[in-house]
Parts: sequence; structure tokens; C-alpha cells
Amino acid sequence: MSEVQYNPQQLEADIQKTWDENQTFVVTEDESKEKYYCLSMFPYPSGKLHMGHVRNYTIGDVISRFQRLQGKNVLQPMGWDAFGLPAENAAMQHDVAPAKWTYENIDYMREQLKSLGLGYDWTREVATCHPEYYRWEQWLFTKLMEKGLVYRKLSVVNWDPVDMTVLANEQVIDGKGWRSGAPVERKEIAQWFLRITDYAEELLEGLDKLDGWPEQVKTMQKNWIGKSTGLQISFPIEGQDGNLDVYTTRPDTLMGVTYLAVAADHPLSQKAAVNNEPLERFIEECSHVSTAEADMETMEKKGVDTGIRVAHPITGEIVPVWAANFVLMGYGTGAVMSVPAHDQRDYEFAKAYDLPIKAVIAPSADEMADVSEAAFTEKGILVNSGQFDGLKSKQALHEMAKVLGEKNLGEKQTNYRLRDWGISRQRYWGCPIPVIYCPACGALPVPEEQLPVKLPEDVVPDGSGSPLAKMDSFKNCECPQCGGRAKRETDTFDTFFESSWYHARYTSKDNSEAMLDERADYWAPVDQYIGGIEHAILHLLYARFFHKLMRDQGLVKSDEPFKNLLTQGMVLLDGTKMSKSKGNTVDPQGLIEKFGADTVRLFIMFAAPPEQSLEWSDKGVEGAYRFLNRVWRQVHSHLETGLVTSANSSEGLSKEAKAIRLKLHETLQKVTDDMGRRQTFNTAIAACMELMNELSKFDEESAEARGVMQEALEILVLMLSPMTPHMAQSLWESLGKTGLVVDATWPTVDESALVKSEIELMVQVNGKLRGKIEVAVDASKEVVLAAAKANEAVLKFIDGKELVKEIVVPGRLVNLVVKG
Ligand code: ANZ
Ligand code: ZN
Repeated sequence: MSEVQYNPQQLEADIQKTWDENQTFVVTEDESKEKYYCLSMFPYPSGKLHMGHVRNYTIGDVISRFQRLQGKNVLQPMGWDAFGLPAENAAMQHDVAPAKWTYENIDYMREQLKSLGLGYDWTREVATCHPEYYRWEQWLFTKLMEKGLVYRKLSVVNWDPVDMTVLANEQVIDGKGWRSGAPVERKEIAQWFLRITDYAEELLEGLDKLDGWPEQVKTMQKNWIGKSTGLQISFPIEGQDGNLDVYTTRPDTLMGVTYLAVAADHPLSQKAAVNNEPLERFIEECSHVSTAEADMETMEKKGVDTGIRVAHPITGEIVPVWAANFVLMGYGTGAVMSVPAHDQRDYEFAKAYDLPIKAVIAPSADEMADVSEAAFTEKGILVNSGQFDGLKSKQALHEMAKVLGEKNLGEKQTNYRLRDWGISRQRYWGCPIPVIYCPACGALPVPEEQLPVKLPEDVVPDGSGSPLAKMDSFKNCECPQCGGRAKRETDTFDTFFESSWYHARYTSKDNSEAMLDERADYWAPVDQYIGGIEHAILHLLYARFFHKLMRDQGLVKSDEPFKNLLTQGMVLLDGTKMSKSKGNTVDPQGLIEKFGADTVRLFIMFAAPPEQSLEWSDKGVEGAYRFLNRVWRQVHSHLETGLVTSANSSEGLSKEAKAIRLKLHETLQKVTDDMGRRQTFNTAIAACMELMNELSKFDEESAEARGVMQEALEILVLMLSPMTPHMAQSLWESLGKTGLVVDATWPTVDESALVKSEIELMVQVNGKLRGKIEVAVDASKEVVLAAAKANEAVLKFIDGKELVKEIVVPGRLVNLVVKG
């Protein structure tokens, strides 16, 4: 019999064809089976797959295939997050319409995904730039508008004064426009917002129920939502009616307030600027800096005295109000009571402008806070605080609330750091916001029967202004209410909009009458979601929010979209992240062509547990390839003497054959646990490799030995099949099995094979390890000792000496103590 060569290129193409023809991965809702929805974050169609994609999608595919072998009805869909800025940039560079560029990339990348052997139900494929997709988010938006969950307000954007266009944050480089190089200005324009803050509490509480999410991600979401409880305190303004309200989480420090600080764009500061030239200049200066909160922490603290004075709500003492660059207009009330002794920002500011620092919190009753170098920011005991002296910080919160409440100058308040979601983007390649502006009727949602508002696709943007705003045919329309002349909104949705609900649309992809149908409830929630940690905050928060919006619209019944979340680690090369910008990428396509997809998949799953970073190694890839060749040869050499039926019991087998069955079923037990509960595929593969080592040493001369080998190879092939599905399919057939390996059932552990008949014991002489013996599990002490003393290696150390003591620790060791 001539040897059958492992030829992955041919084999993989053939098997992929079989899957296609059999529609192997097309699923329907089947109530008789347990469902399993496995979802990998869909890619942006940038041109070609990178190794990060390959890792993400291989993990998802391995989990899907494993779950299918467990008998579940598995849905694994794929699609394209197709709107976004790179398409516009590419359009400008190559003079090609973003639509054409995107669709071509999708076609290319789809083939790449197929060549990796990923088991997707392609009948459910979505591309978010397709009107059949985005029409439903437009529809939902109009419903949210009717419900008052959407509003429009002025909001700041980065404005390029030369290109006359709004810039995305990533288009601002060192404060200048990326194309024009002109200093970027802040400009206020009207934009649409979704009231995600209405759901802040539910989004926060829901985290506690997500047992299948990494703690780290939940913490990041918690911090992003940023719930805090404190007091809103009013400081009566001198010489004017009214109060200046501040929000504080540390009312215990109230008696240490030495000034107040307001945001540059706080109404009070704006008003005071009218006859205060330095203040006017300061406000103008602040209008040029980014309001990104990250900058706020490190930025040099600057400010100007507004000239306004307020009275302390307890003492009546007069304190100045400064405008300061570290106060954000969008948080709390846009004003803070400054306590330099106990807040580091206030401290730095006070030092810079020579404002008084008054310590009012002591670490303990007999110790003073040291504020000579920095603020003392811990909680403690109130001092220098008159009637509040001696209170603990926590008690002070309630006490201050009571005292201020009586004066009508303060009340408890809960704040969230989370802001409403600004969804307007002044970009072309996005989903049109379905709103019509009528001079007489105002802003109106586009009526349902007019949806979708289609984005014209034959447009090549040139970087100046918004193409839609320049396009009369798009812009001019009729008012749906009065029939008069009206204009369309020309902004598009933030692309996070599309990725917030695609998980649900896959379930009802072909429904042209509704956003979702009852199939959404069959599949929801996603049982396993897999993607990068970079999406830990925004995407996951928006998707959770959207799921609740859809629930409240009666579209789904569940509260949360993703039951279990796996955040895969990065792919590194020489310790640094593999990325285009660093120029250290390895092209997956070349490797697939050289070694086949199975090798690439196996290496990726073997090199690291999924959540950890993976160090790329060409040697490792070659090692994976060699291993597959060994498995291949093992199966084919086993088959040289024809097919046999596989063993299913250890009874009456030779010692060696029993040992192989023991190893086989131990391995199966471990692999089942590693791939299921633990999700450590690397250790599962390592166990398969160990098993393979044992098999290669196993002499299969006898018929019964061949039966054991047959069983072992069948199980090995099944265990490897989620990682290396093509090779597994081919070997499965060679081993005489009919049907597809994906339709097989995960093997069950033969408990009786796990019962050890022999165990290994260490033999020590005078406490030093000298030999090993194998004895029957139930051997008596006498038999064990006889075997120990007869062992050749041990004999050398006891021969001719006086044996003074014999110790047997059952199941572990024998110690012989000798003299002379
Ligand atoms: C007085 C004080 C004393 C404060 C002290 C802190 C320490 P979180 O916990 O994030 O809610 N703050 C309030 N509004 C602000 C704004 N618009 N811009 C910048 N800072 C603002 O933060 C609440 C604290 O942040 C508040 O408590 C306030 O400073 C500040 F020893 O008030 B604190
Ligand atoms: Zn009208």
C-alpha cells in the first residue's frame, strides 16, 4: 500500500467544498435541541485579515464545533461592520467610492475566512452598510424619537477651518487637522443624543448578574458609568439673587472650602467675562483645548478670578469664585467647592494662585494631616470644623445633609459620570440619520413607509465638507407633516450604532418586514461572545443599552445580550503588538498557503490560553505542522493492515493495551474539561500531543491491540477536530467512519478504563530515591516489600547491609533503612 501524503492545500479545499454543498453550518431553530449561540466580533472590512482576526475567529470556531459535538444546535454567524472613516480615506487616496471599496474588501475577506475553514452560517451574513440592515436601526431611532429617548442639543466638535469640515478625534494630530495642518477649533453644532443615562442604573446593576464576564471588563464598565453619591450644595451669590450650586462627594470637607471653581463655559463665568478682560481671554483660550478627560488630569491647572463672591452656607464667610480649566461643564453642576487641603487638583491650583489652604480632616483623633507637600485625600475625623468637629467623614455626610437641608442649601444627590450618547457624525460613509427638518413643523422622524433613507453609494468624498450636505438630490425633500419644502439631516450615525444590535439581527436576517422576530428569542442571549479587550467599554456598553432599548420596544425578552464574554489576548511579535503601524505583521494568507489552515489554527490555539497574549513563533507553526504530519502518518500506518473495530473495554487486555486505554480516557476526560469548562485549549492540545506520543510507542501487533489503537485514533481525531477540522474529517473517513465529523457525538469517558490496576511506587534507601517499582493496586505490604527489595537499582544499596526498618506508605513509597 503506497503511503498517503498529508496534502493540506488539496484536502482543505475539498472539505470546504463538502461543507458548502451540504450546507453543514446552516442552522434553523430547533426546539428539541439545546441552542448555543457563539458570536465573534465582526470585522471592519479593511482589506484583508490580520492575525488578530485569525485568533478571534479561530477561538470562536473551536468553541462552536466543540459545542456542536456536545449535541447542541449551534449558531455561528459572521458579518461586516462596514461603515467607517477608513473607507472615506481610501476613497480619497485611490479615487474610488467608499461603497465599491468596502464591497470589494468584503468579497476578498469572506474568501479568506472560508479558507480558514470557519464554520459560519453564511446565509445569515450581514453588512451594516446594506440598506436592508440599516433601515432597521433607522426605524428604531424614529421609535425612540417618538418615545423621547432622543434629543438634539448643541455640542462641541473639532472644526477644521481650512477644509471647512468636522474632524473625528483621530483626525486631529497635535491639535492640527490631519489634511490641512490648520489649528483645529472647537465649534458648537446641533447634534443628536440618545438618553443612555436613563438606563445608567440598570446598566450598572446588570453587571452583577453577568457571571460569565471577566471581572476586569465589569470593573471598567462600572468605572465608566461612574456612579457617585454626594451632596449638591448651594452657595448664595453676593450682591445677586440666586445661588452657585456645586456637586461634591466629600461634604465632610465643607469647612475647608477656601474658594469655588467653575468651568470656563459655566454661565456665571461667561456673564462675568463681559467686563473682565483676563477672564474673557481665558475663556477664549480654553475653547481651543480638547475636553478629553484624560488631558484634564495631567494638564497644568490654570484659572482666573471671576470677581464673583459667594457666602459659605454654614459660616457665611465670603469666598472667591474662580474660573478654572480643570472643571468640566458637563459633569455635576459645572462648579466645585475647592478644598485645597484635601483635593490634589484644588491643592495645585491654590499653590499656583496663592489661595489659602485649610486642613479640616485629620487621619485620627490625635494626629494632624500633613498638607505641606500635597493634599491629604483620605477620609478621617473632622477638625477645625466648628459644630462638626470630631465626626467621622462618613457621619459628616449625613450631618451636613441635615444641617444644609434645614437651610434649604443642600440635598443628597446621585451622579453618573456616564454622559448621553452623542450619535451624530458629520461623515459621509455612515447610516443617514432619519430626520427631516421643516421650517414650519420642526425636526420630524422620517415616516416608516419612507424608510430606509438610502445613502447614495456612488460618491467619492474629497475631504472638504460633507458630501451629503452638498447633494441637493439627497438633501431636499418634502415635509411629512405639512407637505412643504423641507431638508434632510445630512449627518450619519456613529458607527457604534450598527455594531450595537447586529448580534440580534443575525437571528432574523432575512426578515424584510421587521427588525427582529421570534427567532431572536430562540437564540438570545449570545452564549459566548468573543472579541478584543479594546471593546470592553464602549461597544459592550452600547450593545447592552441597545438590547434594553429593543426589549422595551417589545423586540426581545431578555435583558442582556451576552451571557459569557471571552476577551482574547493580543498577538505579539518579539513582545510587541503585531500591527500594521508597527510594521511587524505576519500575513495569515501566506501561512495558510504554505502549511494549510489546520496548522495555523492549531498553532494559535496551542501557543497560549485564549485570554493571554500570544507570542508569534515561526518555529511553533512548524511544530504544529510536524505534529499534524505525525497524526496523519500514525492513522495511515495503522490502516495499512486494514480496518478493525475499535475496542470498548479494558477487560482481558494486555498490560500495555490497558495502559493505553487508561491514558486515552484520562486524556479524554482532561480535554473535555479543558475545552468546555476551562476554555484552556492549549492544555487540551498538549494532552492530545502526549497521548500521541504514547500511541507512537504502542506496538499494535495483535488484533486486540489494533482494536485499542483504532479506538484511540478515533477519539484523538474527534478531540482534535474543533482545532483541525479538515484533517479530522479526512482521517475520520479513513478510519472507516461515515458521515461528517461535525455531526459526530463527543465521546464519553469509559470510567472502567480509568481504574488503575497497577501503580508506581518510589523506593528509597535511607531516605534517598533509588528505584521505582510497579505493583498491583491492591498488593499486600509483603508483596510490595518483596518487589522493592528485588528491584535491581535498589539491590545495589542494600546488598550485604543490615536492614533495620521497612516503611511502606501505601500508594506512594517504600523506604528501607539500612546500617553498615
Ligand atoms: C469637594 C471635594 C473635596 C471633592 C475633596 C473631592 C475631594 P466623582 O467622585 O467622580 O463624582 N467635581 C464635581 N464636579 C466637577 C466638575 N464639573 N469638574 C471637575 N470636578 C468636579 O467626583 C466628584 C468630585 O469631583 C466632587 O467632590 C468635586 O470635588 C469634583 F477633598 O468636592 B469634590
Ligand atoms: Zn412641515
